[in-house]
Amino acid sequence: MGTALVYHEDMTATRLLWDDPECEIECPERLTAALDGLRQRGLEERCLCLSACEASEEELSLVHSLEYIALVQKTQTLDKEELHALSKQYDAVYFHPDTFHCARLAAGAALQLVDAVLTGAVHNGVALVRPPGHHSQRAAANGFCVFNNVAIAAKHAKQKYGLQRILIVDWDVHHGQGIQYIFNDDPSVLYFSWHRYEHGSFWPFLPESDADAVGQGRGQGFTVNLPWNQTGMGNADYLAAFLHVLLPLAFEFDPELVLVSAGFDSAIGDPEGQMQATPECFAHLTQLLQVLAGGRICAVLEGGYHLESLAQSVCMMVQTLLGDPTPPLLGPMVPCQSALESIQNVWTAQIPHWTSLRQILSSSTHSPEGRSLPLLGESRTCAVAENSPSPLLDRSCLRPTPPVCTAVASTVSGSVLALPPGVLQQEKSVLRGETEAWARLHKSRFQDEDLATLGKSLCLLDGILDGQVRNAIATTTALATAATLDVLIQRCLAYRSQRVLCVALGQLDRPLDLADDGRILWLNVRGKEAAIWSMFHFSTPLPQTTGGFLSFILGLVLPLAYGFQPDVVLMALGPAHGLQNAQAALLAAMLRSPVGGRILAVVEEGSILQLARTLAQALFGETPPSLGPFAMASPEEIQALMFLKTQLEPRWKLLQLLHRNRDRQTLEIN
Ligand code: X5A
Ligand code: ZN
Repeated sequence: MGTALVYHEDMTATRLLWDDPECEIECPERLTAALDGLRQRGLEERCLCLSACEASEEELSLVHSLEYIALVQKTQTLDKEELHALSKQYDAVYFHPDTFHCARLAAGAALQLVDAVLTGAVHNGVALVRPPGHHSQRAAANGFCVFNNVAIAAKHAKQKYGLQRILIVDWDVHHGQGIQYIFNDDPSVLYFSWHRYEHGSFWPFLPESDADAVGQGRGQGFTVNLPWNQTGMGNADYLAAFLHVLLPLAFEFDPELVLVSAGFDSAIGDPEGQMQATPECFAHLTQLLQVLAGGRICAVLEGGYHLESLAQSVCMMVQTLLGDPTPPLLGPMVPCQSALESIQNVWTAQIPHWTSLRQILSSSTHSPEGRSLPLLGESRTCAVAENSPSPLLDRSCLRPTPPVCTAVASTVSGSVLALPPGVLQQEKSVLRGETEAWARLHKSRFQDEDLATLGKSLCLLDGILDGQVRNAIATTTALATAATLDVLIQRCLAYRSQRVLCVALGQLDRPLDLADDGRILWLNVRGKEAAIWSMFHFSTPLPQTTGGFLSFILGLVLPLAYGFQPDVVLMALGPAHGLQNAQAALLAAMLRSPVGGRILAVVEEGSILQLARTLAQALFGETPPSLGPFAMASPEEIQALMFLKTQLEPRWKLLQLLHRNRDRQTLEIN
């Protein structure tokens, strides 16, 4: 199993034959730049390379009319003047004698990719194609697009494999109105698109690109438009869109396949998009999607006109599809006001159609500030730790793929744990004397038999911080979990970690001397009520419903983790943690993104072998098992979550959901 790369050199044949400043950016070099990038980074040879074949007329007619297909076929025999004349009948289109061949290869490549993924030949894959597809319509070329590659692939997946739920994520900077029209009344295809809109003044200038276009008939709610009304959207804005809009809906929809209209004109440097998101962002977007649909992701190239930016972004996506850890995201994790407004507009339009949105908005209307949980003490902020480049991160950047992927330190043997292939059993330990010195800090909490695993755990932590090991699991005896976590925290700090995120599940008390200087973000998940000690130390109950648990991860944990940008995550499952295996796996799998995979999970040995195994699989990169059917969060769960979000929002801007209306606030104050 691996990643497919579908391509054919012939797709570089089509090119603009006359002067047209609007169309000249869609050039053959786009494909060669992307492919060269993959070759230079050794990514092409890691993929299963498939040579694209032309789609048949029957396959094209899944989406397009026979008259239109015949018309495009005819362009093969036209001369330059006739091609130019025909091109002018469409908006932002050029034809070339090779257009028909290329466009059939492009659609065919998307179909082959879907076949490779749905037959199980590969996990996921990418098709590098020209011409792009998402603007093309049943009987019209549009915006450089001739046949709608992704829409044809979706119809094919429905028809040939009987799929009932397909998610299309269109992260191209233009609105894929072609896809929207084709599936407008179809509830089996959830179409999400963000796009430069500027209140309708950006191409293709359509009112139906706005947030209030949600689909029609039975398809209502299955078109999700997120129009950007300003340029300059960056990593934080794209992340906020995924965490607060796309992913909640996607989990509720529960797709069987994810198709990505992978345009990279939404990346920095692109002349069309004028956005700011860096290529690394696409690694994160890709990894966030990997928890859906059993990891069945098919990405098909759409736009992307800045050759260097395009090549880098494609590499980031392919690298992530191959399972490499995500690189750190740069820049302050603060979404801009305009982005928050856009997100709010989507919520307003979609709320009738999605329970996952309703559960949150219903509670944010009655003021969570009214609840009287005390805000204990003010956080001492530490200017040194905040946003300073971490020497640890620099080091592991030089070695992006650690030699050891996932390792387990345990007295329980690997065969008893039934670890997935590729997960290593850790034998090496730090020196006995060193282990004892650390253990002495917690004399009463460590038994002699704990020392062997503690020594191995410390060794694994060093490996993670050194970039030798990507992530790991350490088992402990029940009594030693809290002490182990404490030792690991201290060792991170001794190792000059700048920021450590601790997710402590169950009855694990906050270590008495836990630093509150911004270096440790301590989130305890336990008990019945949320509590806040500082902007860096707090606790929240474990939601019991699927809806509540998803809101907890997407609405709280990931925004905090992305805002904090930790060097390493320590995830400890202590006594009475109450987490189901699927919940633990999803939490671990999703926490990988903001920390580049560097997670050390501490679990109690004994009763929970299955848990250790499921966690190992998730850390190793396997898609976590389903949480089960979507069930709305309980009022208590939402209240606790909203309380935390409201209190923490001033420091952690990615938590912010609703843009604060300045005028209204002023009114309230007066
Ligand atoms: C696929 C794509 C853009 C067309 C822009 C026309 N098309 N101004 O990015
Ligand atoms: Zn585009």
